[in-house]
Amino acid sequence: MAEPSFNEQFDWHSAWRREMRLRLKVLGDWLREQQLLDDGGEERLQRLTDQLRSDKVMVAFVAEFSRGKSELINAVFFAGYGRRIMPASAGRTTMCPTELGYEAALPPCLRLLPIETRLQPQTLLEWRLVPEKWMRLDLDVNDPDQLANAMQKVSEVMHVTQDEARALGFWHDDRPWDNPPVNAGGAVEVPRWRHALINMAHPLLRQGLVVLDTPGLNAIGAEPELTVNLIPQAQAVVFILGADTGVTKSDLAIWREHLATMEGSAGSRFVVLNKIDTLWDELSSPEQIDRQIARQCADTAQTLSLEAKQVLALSAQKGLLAKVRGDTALLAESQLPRFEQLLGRQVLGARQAMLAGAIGATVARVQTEAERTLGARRREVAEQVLELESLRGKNHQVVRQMRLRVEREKAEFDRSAASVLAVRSVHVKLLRELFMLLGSASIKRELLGLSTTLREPGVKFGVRKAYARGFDNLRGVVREVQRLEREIHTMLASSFRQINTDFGFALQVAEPPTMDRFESDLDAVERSHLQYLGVGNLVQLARPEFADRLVRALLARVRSIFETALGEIELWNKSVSSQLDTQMRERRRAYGRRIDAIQRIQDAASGLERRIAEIAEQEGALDAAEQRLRMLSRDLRHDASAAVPEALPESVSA
Ligand SMILES: Nc1nc2c(ncn2[C@@H]2O[C@H](COP(=O)(O)OP(=O)(O)O)[C@@H](O)[C@H]2O)c(=O)[nH]1
Ligand SMILES: [Mg+2]
Repeated sequence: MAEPSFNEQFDWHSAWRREMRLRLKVLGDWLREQQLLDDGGEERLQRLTDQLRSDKVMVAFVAEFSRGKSELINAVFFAGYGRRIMPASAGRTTMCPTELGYEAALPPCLRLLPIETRLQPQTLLEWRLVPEKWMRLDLDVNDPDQLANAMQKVSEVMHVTQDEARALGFWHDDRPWDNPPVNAGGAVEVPRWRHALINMAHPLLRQGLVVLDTPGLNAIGAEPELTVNLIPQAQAVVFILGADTGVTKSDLAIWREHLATMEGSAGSRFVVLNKIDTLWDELSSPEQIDRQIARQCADTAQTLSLEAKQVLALSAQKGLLAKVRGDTALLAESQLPRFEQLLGRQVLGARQAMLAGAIGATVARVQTEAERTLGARRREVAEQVLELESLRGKNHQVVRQMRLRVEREKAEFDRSAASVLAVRSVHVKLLRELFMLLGSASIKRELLGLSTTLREPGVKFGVRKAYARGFDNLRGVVREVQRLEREIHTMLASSFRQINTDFGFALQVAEPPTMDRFESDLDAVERSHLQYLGVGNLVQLARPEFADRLVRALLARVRSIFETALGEIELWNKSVSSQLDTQMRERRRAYGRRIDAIQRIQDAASGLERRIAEIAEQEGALDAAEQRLRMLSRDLRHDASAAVPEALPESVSA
């Protein structure tokens, strides 16, 4: 059976995400209609829906120049245009990192960040928020020629003096062999642009795929943020070698800098031996050629310490050509489909499993809260039935007394709501402490030693030690956060126990979010920095602007990790406090209903037996709601996980 291509798998994945969003909406609407969704639940469902809508999957293509990154991107994603879209020709064509993606708020366009911005301290992440600094070129997606023409911009270069090239990070006196070409007048050729963002409504990009095309070693080496932030966060990194060149020294440098650190990270890496068509040779038999390709894969694998089967051999160019011409025999020979299938299975399979897990967890939480509310309602109804039954055969006087009693109880309940406020103020105080710990001032403080070491003028010693200390501090913060979480949990658990006893509530504090994931995220950041500096970039640290960029990239990444942690903690707290709100509200309503029922009986507007029957009917409605809730939630959880392939096939080299 033919396996689906990456595009087909992506379509399927998108359809699944759409369906899950729709199902969540049905669940949310029903819960809302039943008044079973508190603020915490609302937020949980909203976050999950946003995640299902806008979750991005980044595939980064990383290799030395001329290995065929852009050609492979053309072959996999853009063959439908019937021509090359990303410039791919001999020599250095992609001069700046280029991200292809889709943002609905923008027209189809190419945005380019001038290289001069490197002389300023802002991170790429920060520049993204300043649209006016980018040159924008609108694209006509229905005109492949105009599109391809516009893309040529990523190849633009300019000439600067040696000093300027040095300041921009392209000239290294200690590594002359790596320096860019110099023209007859002594001017150095450098990229015109620092980063390119392409926005187009290509079907895959619309569904959340982001493709990152990178230039060769030289151009990426000068952009620490790319190495330590962007690439490590990609869901997949494709490393490409040329069958015509084998593994060269600079290929190895890139492998070490960008891919070796991916071991144990969530993303997958793929190793592609491209241009196998250069080995196709009319004078050799197909078997001989196959053997030669297999040998090349084995050699490559050995050099990179991988197994031979972890290297995929293919021809991007013939794959593109075959797709454009509709030549199925050539397409099969190019081996491109095998790569596409693997990419789809690995990247989308892992993504879907992650989303299915999130759906399961959220639905389970929302269900628990709704069941708790239903339970509270059930108890109130049962009590009210008992109360009214006790009025059977009693006179007006007794009815009046009961009414007075209920009103007194209600007044007392309203007064004691003050004790709930007290709990809330302690809670807020502890939370504030926790938020401070995860704020930017705290990050800066904990990393002060490290950033000072990195920013010291001249050659730095003890960088590793400074990293170890800085990250130990951060891990200490995470542990302190964990301790505070426990403290909040203990405080709330004991307050809730008291409130439960006082009011007959059934409050329960959920476990706080675990910080393990954030600790391992920090470990990964530390590893990527050390790896990056270890492969020859340490000397670059001597330049203050480079060191500064590295520090800023580091702070930005740690901030984003801490912000995610904060978001989870906020959600946890919101759920806990809205639980309390919900039970208070349900109780107030019950008082209202009780007083109302007695009032009607007093007014003789309806007979006692009729009231009792009416209220007893509500029990039936609650049972029905509970059943419906169970069914909706069970089906959703089942369908979310059933769609995930049983066992993910083993990765190329995860
Ligand atoms: N023979 C052959 N040439 C290829 C193949 N893939 C790319 N090329 C050529 O290699 C050169 C560099 O490709 P390009 O995609 O620009 O490389 P990049 O710098 O890694 O993006 C171009 O001339 C491509 O046409 C391939 O599979 N076979
Ligand atoms: Mg390229």
